[in-house]
Amino acid sequence: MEAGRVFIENSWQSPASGRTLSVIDPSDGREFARIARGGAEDIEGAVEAARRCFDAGWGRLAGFERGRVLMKVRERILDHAEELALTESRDCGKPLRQARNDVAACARYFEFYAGAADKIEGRTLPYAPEFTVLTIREPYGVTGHIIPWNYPLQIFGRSVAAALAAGNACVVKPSEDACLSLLHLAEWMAEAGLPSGAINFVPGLGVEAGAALAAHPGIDHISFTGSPQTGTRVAQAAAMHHHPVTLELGGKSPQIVFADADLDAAVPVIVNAVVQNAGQTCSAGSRLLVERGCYDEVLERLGAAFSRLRVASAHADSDCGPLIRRSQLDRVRGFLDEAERDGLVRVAQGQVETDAPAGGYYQVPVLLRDVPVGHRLAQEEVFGPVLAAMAFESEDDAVRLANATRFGLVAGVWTRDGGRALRVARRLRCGQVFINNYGAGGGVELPFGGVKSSGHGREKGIEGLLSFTTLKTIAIRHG
Ligand code: TXE
Repeated sequence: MEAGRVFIENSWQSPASGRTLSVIDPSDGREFARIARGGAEDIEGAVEAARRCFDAGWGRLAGFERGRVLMKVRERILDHAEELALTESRDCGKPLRQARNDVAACARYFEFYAGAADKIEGRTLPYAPEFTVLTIREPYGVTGHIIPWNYPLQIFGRSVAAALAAGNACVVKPSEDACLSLLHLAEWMAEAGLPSGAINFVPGLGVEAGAALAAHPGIDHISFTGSPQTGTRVAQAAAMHHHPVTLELGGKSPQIVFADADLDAAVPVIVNAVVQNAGQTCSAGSRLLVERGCYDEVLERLGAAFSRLRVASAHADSDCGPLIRRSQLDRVRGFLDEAERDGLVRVAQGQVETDAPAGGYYQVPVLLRDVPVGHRLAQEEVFGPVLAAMAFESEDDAVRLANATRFGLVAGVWTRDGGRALRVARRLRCGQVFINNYGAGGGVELPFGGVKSSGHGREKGIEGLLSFTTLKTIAIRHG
């Protein structure tokens, strides 16, 4: 990787601005690298390069040939797994074992979509007897990918591996807050045999490079993962050219615990679902709805678990690392100050290790109880290790509370009653429901995405692949 450069047509180039941005280590608040400050001109170059690649035949290559290249990308990722994990861990501030998991997941996306590249099928449709009608799926052409900082490798993998497998050429705008792992990948992807222009990286600020990519008339599709506010801007920009958009905008996902649940199984999973990546996870289980009959017991058990949680530098590989940046820490503290002002009860909290470097953005995990459903802590995405608990009285009440936010991404249901589990799952307004588990370990194969303000479109699984294709109907009249 060449620091401070953009990667276009398989080569490192100086950004048009000639400027760079500082990369801060969230564990100590100090600069440790610099990246390019790419902007509109670089995006222009990257989109043109991707178009040339697409027109030169990448999208017309046999699916199995694209798949073989993607499989080689997977091998390169695994060859460099530890190096990538160390980079991701430091850049994002995530504990090393979580970063290792992210590397493995990124490799799995390339493996999964490599294998699927030659299985993109159409259908034949019943129509008038003198016709044979068929559908074929084609790549869009040039796809734009705006990646956030919380899971750069995983979100890159789920979006870009699928787009490439479908035959698109990609322009990636990674996050200015954490993107070093992706810049490392650039060269290895070229070495794996991706043709020049199939993958282009333009790091830079969201308002510059990101906005330029979203508004570019030369892209055919854009996928975005980030905040609802920025998602609106991206969708507005894309609408000017009628480009399709996939939006994944986070959530306020509920964990619903019925009194008959296996609490020994549920409690550690509930803790992990809000503490993993310091709560900076789109699918974090950040609301806890517990049936009145076991509310006190669940809070007692969770309280004990929260008090044991330790926060430390990414490298220390503790329960929780720092938050990504100073403004994210301020945002989380703002929510907690509000909770305190409004008299919400703090059941328990974790502890920052005494040897955590000064200047890091550390936030202890916090468990709050009796949070009213209308309170901001029960409505808005905190994106920090904060769990808001409330009691419910009945199955209907649980469903009402679970659906009572503007988000709808993921939900967890904990019960030993199979009928109730499925009844509740069917009534929840969200994109994924986990019964007696949460997250299913990432689930590369499992379609993922939201409803309401959590966004629209699906990534992961075969649906994720199909969402990077457009459908053509061919009607043949043969008499
Ligand atoms: O997000 P942004 P931020 C949520 C989470 C967090 C909040 C703010 O609640 O606290 O968003 O985080 C690029 N045009 N999530 O400010 O701005 C930007 O460069 C085009 C949830 O970091 O949405 C980065 O690459 N692009 C989430 C990406 O958008 C623009 C993950 C995300 O940044 C742009 C991250 C613009 N005008 C935050 N402005 C999830 N769903 O997992 C910024 N960007």
